[in-house]
Amino acid sequence: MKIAALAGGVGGAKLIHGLAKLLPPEELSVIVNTGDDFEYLGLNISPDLDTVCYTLADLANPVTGWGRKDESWTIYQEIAALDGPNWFHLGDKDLATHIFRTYKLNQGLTLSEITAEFCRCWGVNHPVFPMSDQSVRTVVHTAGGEALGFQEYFVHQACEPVVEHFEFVGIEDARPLPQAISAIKACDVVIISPSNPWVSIDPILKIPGYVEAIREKPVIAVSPLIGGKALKGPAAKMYEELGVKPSAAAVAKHYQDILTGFVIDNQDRQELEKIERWRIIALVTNILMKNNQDRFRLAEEVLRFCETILNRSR
Ligand code: FO1
Repeated sequence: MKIAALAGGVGGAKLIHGLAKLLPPEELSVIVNTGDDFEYLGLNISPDLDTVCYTLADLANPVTGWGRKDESWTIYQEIAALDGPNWFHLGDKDLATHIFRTYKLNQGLTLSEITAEFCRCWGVNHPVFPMSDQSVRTVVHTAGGEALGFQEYFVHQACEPVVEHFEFVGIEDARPLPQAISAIKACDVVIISPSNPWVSIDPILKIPGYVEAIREKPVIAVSPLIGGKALKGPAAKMYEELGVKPSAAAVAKHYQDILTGFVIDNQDRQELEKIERWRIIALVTNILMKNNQDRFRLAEEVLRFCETILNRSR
């Protein structure tokens, strides 16, 4: 069974890791949000792409989920000692990625070419695609009237400002990555991983061309919320601030136009009826991924659910 999976950062990467253990490279392609990308100290940082690739390469920091395992922080500390900015943590190993990515971008290579090259070096065999080779930047507009770059909001201000709306700067001119569209066209099922719908998945879906391609396929999403709380990050807080009660059903509604199936946690069983009323087929299981075993178990269940949905539509 061929899968095209959409992913953001840490939560999404965990499920992708599980799927990659079960599916060969020709049956799993990953399309990653780059709305979180930014420039810091003159370097091009692509946090979600790196999180997905490090996770697939077994290089990721197991505590944070982002950055590298067995990391050292010499350069970060030396920059801080020079009164440089230190709100964004860049470890020495991780810095090599950003320095070399920036160097290659300046040489004229595209982000997708560089990502493919890095994946080869890290032994990542599954295709990992940035959503676009054009720049899209998520801006968080706050109730206080500020327009904050995503990492400024997320890391520097620790998601504290109240969100009013999101803007994806450059989205009208961005084109979906052709290889990503081909992967969607060739797949049996599209999986939306348990990433933040507002700032990890919406930037992908809002690039003209993705929804049109995705609509042709069964789409299955895994909820990033359990019991109204985010597994990680500000998704639940964002729903509240945008006037929507955070719940698995709210996520299903978010994706309602494209969703065939939805995976929710046992804790959210009471939302099943509501979700099924929207003609979305639901799977209720344990979606918490605390360790690698959980990732593989959930991935297995999600793939079985995909088979069931495919069989129903045959
Ligand atoms: N997240 C943090 O909360 N604090 C950091 O200092 C930080 C540094 C960082 C460096 C490289 C990288 O690839 C990711 C990093 N992240 C950090 C995570 C990142 O901000 C978020 O995971 C995503 O942008 C949200 O998906």
